[in-house]
Amino acid sequence: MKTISYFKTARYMGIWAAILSFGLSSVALAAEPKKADAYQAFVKVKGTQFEKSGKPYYIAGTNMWYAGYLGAANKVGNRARLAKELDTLKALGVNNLRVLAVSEKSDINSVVKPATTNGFGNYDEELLKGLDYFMAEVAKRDMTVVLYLNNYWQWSGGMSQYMSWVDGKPMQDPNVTKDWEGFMARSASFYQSTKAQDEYRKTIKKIVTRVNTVTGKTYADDAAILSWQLANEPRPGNSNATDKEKQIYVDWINGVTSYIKELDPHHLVSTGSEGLMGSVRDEKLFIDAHTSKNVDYLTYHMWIRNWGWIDKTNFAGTWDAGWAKGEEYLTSHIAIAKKIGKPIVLEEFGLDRDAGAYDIKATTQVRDKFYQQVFNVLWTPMKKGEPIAGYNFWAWNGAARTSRPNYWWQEGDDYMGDPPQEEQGMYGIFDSDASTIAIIKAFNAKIHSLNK
Ligand code: IFL
Repeated sequence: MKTISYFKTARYMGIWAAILSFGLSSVALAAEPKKADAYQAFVKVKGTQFEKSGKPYYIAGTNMWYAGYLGAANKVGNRARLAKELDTLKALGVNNLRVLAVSEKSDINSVVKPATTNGFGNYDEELLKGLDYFMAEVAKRDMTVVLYLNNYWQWSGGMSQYMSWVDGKPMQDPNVTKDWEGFMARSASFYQSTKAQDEYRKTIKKIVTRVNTVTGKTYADDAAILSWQLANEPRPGNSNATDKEKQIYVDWINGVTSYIKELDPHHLVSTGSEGLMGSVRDEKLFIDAHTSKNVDYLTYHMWIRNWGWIDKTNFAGTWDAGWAKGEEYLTSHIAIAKKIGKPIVLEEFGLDRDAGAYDIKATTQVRDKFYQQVFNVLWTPMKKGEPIAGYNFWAWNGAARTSRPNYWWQEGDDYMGDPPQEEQGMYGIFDSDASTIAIIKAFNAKIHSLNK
């Protein structure tokens, strides 16, 4: 009897336990989908591809570093222009924008003004609200954004300006000194400065945990962000970077990417590297910089003229050899991504207008041919499902115009894709560049055929 009742009790207890556990698990089930849904629209890595809301997500993008500036409500911004640019880009099939999140105030000429950060911890709230506004406009159009959090180059202050704040030495403008090697070494000293790293992390935290004043959403919870990016074109040092400097650079990448993941485990994180040309042509270094589990995908940039592979004053005579190098650069990085087993994005490339002119009226025959050839090279592996996850051309000038006879940006001028360190009109695509735009639009349509 005793035994029976024990079993009976146990049976009843089992039933109750089952009911209780069913109850609990249905509570959990009710809570689960909510949690999953919250991040469902985030871009994720699946194998060597991106995925968004359960579908492939190849990016057809542009660079628009100044987009957050346009969002400001004060005289720095231009919200009407921002809306127009985003609508135009959307109509061209652009689904991703690569944008500068923060800039550092510097007095040199080739730096954008004003800046988000006016000194350690001293932020311009109006500009940050501009970024908020921009993010809200992007979400409305179902586009995504890569936000970069620093710059190796001078045009937004960047690492060199951090170092000036650390040691009080004035920032040098390499456009004036022509000492690019010295400038690069100075930028790279940023990785070793405890004070600079501490302040950089504070800024990262400020942005990642910021509550958007327009949407009310924390940036860490915003599905419109595709990736946090450490910096624009970080390099280990100048062209003589030592093994020690290379290791410091890799350690820096590993440390900061893991810090970002602690703050925000749901977004992708990327480096902003140019690839081999930003890695002192050292494939091992490029691989080491992208193997950490906290680096979700590889990036690379291709600058066929900046790197002297082609001469803008002699396009005809230098094209064949220059393009051969460019093509090899494009495909070899996809092979590296395959080796590592992560997606790769060609997130910058560009070429001058014909004869190297800056004038908006100059033709763009060689540039058009270049864009078409780049797209052809990307399309073959893309349609086969190889690791190339998309592209961002450099850059969208859109409706911006300059009236400066020397093409150099001055405070108060329109912001355009060509940053203040370069002549305005050098590489950017204006909304009047019909032939280039047609090529971009056609390629974007092909890309979208994969996003199903
Ligand atoms: O404007 C330059 C930018 O700093 C960059 N890469 C190359 C661009 C054109 O020279 O990130």
